[in-house]
Formats: sequence, structure tokens, C-alpha cells
Amino acid sequence: MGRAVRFVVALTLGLGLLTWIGHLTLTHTTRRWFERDIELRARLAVASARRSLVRHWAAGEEGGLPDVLADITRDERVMGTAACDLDGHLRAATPGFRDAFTCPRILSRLAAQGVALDAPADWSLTVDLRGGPVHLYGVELPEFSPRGFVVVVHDLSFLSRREATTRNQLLLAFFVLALAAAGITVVAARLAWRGWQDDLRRALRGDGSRQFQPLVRDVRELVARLSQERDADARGGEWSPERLRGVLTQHLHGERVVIVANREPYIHEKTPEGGVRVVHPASGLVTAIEPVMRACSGVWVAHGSGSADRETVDARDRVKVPPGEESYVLRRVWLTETEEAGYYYGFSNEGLWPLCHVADTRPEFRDEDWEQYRKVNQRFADAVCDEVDSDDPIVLVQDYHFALAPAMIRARLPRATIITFWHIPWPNPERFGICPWREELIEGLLGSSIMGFHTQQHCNNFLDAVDAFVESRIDREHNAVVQRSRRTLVRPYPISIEWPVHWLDGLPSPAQCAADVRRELGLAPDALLGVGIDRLDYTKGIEERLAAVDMALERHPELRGRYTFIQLAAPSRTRIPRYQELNDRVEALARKVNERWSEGAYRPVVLLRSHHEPPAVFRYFRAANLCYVSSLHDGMNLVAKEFVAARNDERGVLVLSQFTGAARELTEALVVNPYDLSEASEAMAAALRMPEAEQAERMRAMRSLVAHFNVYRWAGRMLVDAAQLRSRERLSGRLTRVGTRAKELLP
Ligand code: ADQ
Repeated sequence: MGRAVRFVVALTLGLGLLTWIGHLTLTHTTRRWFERDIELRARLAVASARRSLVRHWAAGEEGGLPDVLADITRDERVMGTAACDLDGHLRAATPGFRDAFTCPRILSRLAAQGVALDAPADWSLTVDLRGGPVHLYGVELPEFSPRGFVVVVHDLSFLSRREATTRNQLLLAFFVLALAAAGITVVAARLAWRGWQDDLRRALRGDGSRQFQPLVRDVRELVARLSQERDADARGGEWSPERLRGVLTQHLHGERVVIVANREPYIHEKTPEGGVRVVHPASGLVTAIEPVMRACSGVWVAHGSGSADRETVDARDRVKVPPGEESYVLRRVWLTETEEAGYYYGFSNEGLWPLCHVADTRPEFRDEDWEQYRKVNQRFADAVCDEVDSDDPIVLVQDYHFALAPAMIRARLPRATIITFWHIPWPNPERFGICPWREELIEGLLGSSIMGFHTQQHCNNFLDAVDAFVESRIDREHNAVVQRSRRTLVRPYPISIEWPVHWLDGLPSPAQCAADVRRELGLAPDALLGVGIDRLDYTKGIEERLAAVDMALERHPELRGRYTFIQLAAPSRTRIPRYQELNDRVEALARKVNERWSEGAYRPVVLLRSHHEPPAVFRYFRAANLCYVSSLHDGMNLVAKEFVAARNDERGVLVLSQFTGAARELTEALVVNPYDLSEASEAMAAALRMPEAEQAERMRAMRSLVAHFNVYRWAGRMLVDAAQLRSRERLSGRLTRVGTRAKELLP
């Protein structure tokens, strides 16, 4: 018993020490977060009231200024707000301010801290009062006449209260934990000892428990297998092409995969000189899947859309790629003008694309487009069936162009493992329900063994749509749909990019890229650069982005003449009127912003409306001080992850729309609502003045996330799930055959 008491005391002390260290770290980090949070709130509150402040400034107390200040004070933690002249006169204030401060006191504090007020700017101070610490955020707008500032006072005493509560709760949790752990350990040790003694005694007596031995062995094996699976991710180290190949060899006996996607990874185009060049398309799907195919080998079935595509294939419409490396086969399918117009431009991109994205564009559904969509899905499904080399192949169906293909492939290859990945959002059932062929689309997709989406939300929306529109049983516990005794698993697999990105090989350093880009665009050597890189698509929020640049320049005069935003926009789906209109609107907006702020050689927006090959794209990522991804709705968005991958110097700030799948993972970005121009423009300004240490801290965290959750992991997890499904199906097939045989033999 004495030994047990000593053990409990030691365990308690150890846990206590750990808890205390944890508490100190937590306190430090949370305090920094809260202070930053408060400063940001104050900045946003003043920014939103900017127009009213300027309007009422001159009239002071007599005009509407007290009301504007009262509005800013609505946040429960704001103690008070005031407007002061630079000579120390109070123009207006809320009661909370008058109780604690005067304008001259603030001015003398600023002077003591060495804050010069020789030009309009903002500043912040933390001051200790008798009631506890307070935070002052002040801002002088250039329009204020006479000169002066608005100051927002935040009460920080809640921090100490919050810290005290956290500390008490932690200590309590520690005591309960320590007691429970100690109790369980002592009891378990005693039981195990007693059980082992009994076993030993029985064995010595010779009445052994052999009937339990197989069971014990089974349980041991099961536990080992489960823990093996759980630890597999950790033990296998980082996901890489080698590890992905290992998954194929180990779990799928080296079977090759057949991928079907509309876009091909390598397009052969005729050049004006009569030669042929290879183009890498601007497509998130290609960015993600191509490295996976290079690692796995197999066949990629896609639409041959290049002007020199027919000249570069063999008699079976196949060509080995990547050029010079030839690690897998690209099988091209040819489409007529009518097929492409109906299936690709019509049903896929005027129907399904706007249906699935909340971006205020009406989907258009036409019978003749649907007819082509069905026909082309069948042609691709047939091409897949031509390419497989067994009756139970692994087929990866990609994206909304092929919602019908899974069931069509299943009809010809009932034992195939079909993994379908939907690269765009899946809308809620009300919205999905407006598609006239909603049942057919869902039935088509349920031909899949696994249906993958970027997020759990998209999985839930899909399950809700299945529930609403087709006959089936939904197994919510296992996220699966059962139909005619076939099961489709519905799973989130957040997509990513290769790591490291091979396009970075041989690129100059970020500093060199920045110097080169500034020189090429005729910008000043110290110009601040923002970058946006997209297909020219209305879901990407390019208009909102340029409008936010405009507002940042309006609100932050110090950025005028210094900040230039470079927008690379690859033409996309140009035959669709909605895309042509977008093109015209983006051009007009860039012109307008440039007319407003250009001065001498300076222009704030550089619009490069063309396709750029990946090394050029990565050069811009490396050159930029910030990258703004402003999608109005986006399944994942790989541009955000590419920017992070490009910055091995741990510099640069990502400003990211909250409506992207990526915002759920890259939480160290400045996450904004792209419709809120005020918030987005302030985030851009904050990014441009962010201290290097903070940039590095945020970038490091995001880089480690993308490195770990890379595209090999995305593909590996899907293939491991597919392998488990295959072994379960094989086992249940064997059991059914045994059952049938037994029935035949029974009289
Ligand atoms: P996309 O809508 O194509 O992908 P995204 O994920 O951002 O969008 O990928 C775009 C790709 O094209 C990136 O690799 C980018 O570098 C490249 N690109 C963009 N503009 C370019 C330009 N001007 N020149 C050259 N290259 C350019 C869809 C979904 C996304 C999802 C992906 C992958 O809409 O939500 O992340 O599939 O699943």
C-alpha cells in the first residue's frame, strides 16, 4: 500500500507540473490573441463609421458626432470613445471616456511613449489604470479638419478575469484527472496481478483454459490490426509519391487505376510556326490529380481538346505522358462541336456549375444539353471499360461533368470499385431540387462505391438530397447510402497539392522574383505587391477583389503610389455569354481603378488576362507581399495552398475568403467575407503592414499543414478506404457463395 501511495503522489506532482507549464503557455498565447482581437475590432469599428466621422467632425459636440461615437461604443468591451483635437480640446466623448480620461492626458502619454503625431496615422497603447489595464486605439483621418483623432478605449480587465477562470478550471480538471488516473492505475495493476496469478495457478494445476486461447489470440490480433491502422498515418511519415505507391502495392496488389476527367493534363497545341507545344491547363483538378497519376501510373481518360491532340496519339488514341517522363497513359476521347456545346458548355457549365455555387447566377437547363450530357457520359464510360484490365478494376471518376458515368460503368463492370470525387460544392436540397434531372443525377452517382467531397457539409447536403429525391436507405451512422443492397460510402476528402511543388525547382529566390516582377512591370523597387490568380470565373470574386483594392487605396492614403495589385486571369469557358460579360466588366473595373489612382508611371491594378504556365504563376506567388483569394463560393481553392507552398521564405500574407473549403484548413490566413469590401480592404492594409515575425509565424503554421495534408494523402486515404471496401465485398461474396452451396447440399 505504501508503494501505491508513493506512486499516486509522484503521478500527482508530475501532472501538476505539466498542468502549470501548460497554463503559463496558454496564458501568454491567449493574452496575445485577445489583445490583437481587440485592436482589430477597434480598427473595424472606426473603419465602418469612417464616413459619418468625417461628416460630423467639424460640428463637434453640437452636431451628430456624439451619436457616431455612441455607435462605436456598442461593443460591450468598449469603455468609451472620444474625439480630441491635437491641441488637447475634447470635441465629443461618451460618458465612459469622461470618467477615466482627458484629451491632454492621452496626448502626454503619447509623447511619453514617443508616438509622433506629425501625419495622419493610427496608433495603439496599453495603459494601467487603478481598475485594471485598458487598451487605447487612436486614429487620425486625413479628412479631419481641424486635425485630431478618434480614440477607442477597451477594458482589458476581463483578460485577468478570464485568465483566473481558466487557471481555476485547469487546476480543478487536473485534480480530477490525477485522482482518476491514479485510481484506475492502482486498480488495474492489482487486477492484472491477481488475474495473472490465477492463470498461473490454473496452468500449474493443469486444468488450463485452452478453449479461450484462440479467442485471446483473435482479440490480440484484432487490437493489433486496429492500432496498426490508427498508427499507420503517423508511422508512415509524411505522405509522398513513394508512400502512395506503397499503398497501391500493399493494399491493392499493385493494381493500376483508371481516371476519367474532362480536362486532360497535357494539351498539344499547334504553334503559328507550324510546330507543336505542350500546354498545362489552368485547372484545380489537373493540379491535384496529375501528381497522383505520376505516382500511381495507369490511364487518364479525357477529352482531347488541343489543336494538335490528334496528331500526337497512337492508333488507339493514346499518348504516354508527361512528355519526356512517360509514367502513365493519356487516352483521348474526341467530341463533336455539338457534343461539346451541349455536354460541356451547356449542361455542365451553364447548368450544374451555377447550380452548385452560390454566386447569384441562374442555372440554365435545356433538353438538348441534357441529351448530349447523357450521350457523352456513356462514351466516356465505354472508354473507361475499354481501358481496364480486369473485371474488378479501380476507377476514379472526376467531377460534375460525369455524374452519370458511375452507374454506366457499374452496369458493364458490376464488380468495379468506383471512387467518384465531386470537386465543387454540393448545394442544399432546395437548390439542388431545381434541376429537372435531379433523380437521374443522383442515381448515376450512386453507381459509385465511394462518393467523395471536400467537406463534411457537402457530404451532408448530398445525403439530404438523396433522402429527398430517391428511394434508398441512408445509414447516417456510417455515412452511407444503401440501394438495392448496394452501398455507397459518402466521405469528406479535402483535396490538396503535391508537396514539395516540383514547379518551384530552379525558380529564383522570392526576393529575386519580387525584384524581377517590379522591374518588368515598371514599378518602383520598393513597390508593395498583391496578387490574385484565377480562371476568369464569376465564382472567384474578381470584381469584389478589385473593388476592395480601390477601397484600400481610398482609406489608406499611405498605400497610394506604393501598392499594386497584379491579377492573372486565365480566359475560361469563353463561349458562354456570362463569362464574356464578366471579362468586359473586370476590364472596365480595372480601368476605372487605374484612372482614379494612377500617378505618373504608377498604376494600382495590373490585369494580365492570359494563361500562364505554372513556373510563371509560382514566380508571381513568390514575388507578392500578399495573395488575395476572394471566391464567392469554392469547393476548396488550390491557389491558396499554392501560395503557401511557394513561400519557403515564410513571408507574405494570405487573405482568404471564408467561402472557400481552404478557409477551414488555413486558419492562420486573414479570413474575410469578400462581399464586405470594408473588411476585405482593411485586411489587405493589415497584411501590408504586418510585422515580418507575425508573417513567418502564420506562414510556418500553414506550410506545415499543407505539407502534411498534401495530395498524396488525399489519394492515399481514398485508396485505403477502397481497399477495405474491396476486401469486405470479397469476403461477403465468399460467404454468400458458401451459403448458396450449403443450401444446395441440404436435403
Ligand atoms: P478550379 O475552379 O479550377 O478548381 P482552383 O482550385 O483554384 O480552382 O485551381 C486553379 C488552378 O489553376 C491552380 O492550380 C492555379 O494555379 C491555376 N491557375 C489559375 N489561374 C491561372 C492562370 N491565369 N494561368 C495559369 N494557371 C492558372 C476546382 C474547384 C476548386 C477545387 C479544385 C480541385 O472549383 O474548388 O479546389 O477543383 O478540387
